[in-house]
Amino acid sequence: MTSQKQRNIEAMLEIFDVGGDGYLTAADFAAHAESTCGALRLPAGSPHWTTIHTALDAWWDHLVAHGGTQAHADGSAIPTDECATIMRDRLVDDDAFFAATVGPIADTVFRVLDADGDDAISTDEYVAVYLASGLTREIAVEAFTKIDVDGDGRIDRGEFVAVVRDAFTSADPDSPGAWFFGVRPD
Ligand SMILES: [Ca+2]
Ligand SMILES: [Ca+2]
Repeated sequence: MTSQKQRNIEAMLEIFDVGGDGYLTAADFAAHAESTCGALRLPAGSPHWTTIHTALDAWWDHLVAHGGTQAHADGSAIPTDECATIMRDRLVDDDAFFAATVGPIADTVFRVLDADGDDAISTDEYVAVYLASGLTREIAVEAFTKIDVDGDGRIDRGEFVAVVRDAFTSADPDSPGAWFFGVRPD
């Protein structure tokens, strides 16, 4: 367990802790699903919207199933740092977890980013999302370059899935995965 791997997981879970109270709840995951769908402009009840919500519900269920020894008495909240430990020790290497949660989310994000449907994300398609989030073109292009591992100017499906998985499992501060969640090396 390295500090960078820990940092990637903690950075992600801090984003999930919508209320910022140091605990994660089912409501936090539902809120994250809603904000993700909002950022991607997915209409409520659409297939992509349903996929995102189902995957984040499953993510919470996995955390509950694997932990909760320090949870609130009613089991409705788990400390964020305990969630990070569960992720680190139990879930990052669990294929069933990825297939139910991160996989469908990554697939949906890829399809939405791929605005023209050619099964690859171009620089322009990628930058458009960054600009919509209030980030600069410079940062977007830098991140794009990191994720486009073979340097052909397109993020293909394999590169995208690899970078998402890498975000959870890599200990390398310069890995593309660190960039998926906007975690910059010191
Ligand atoms: Ca495309
Ligand atoms: Ca590429």
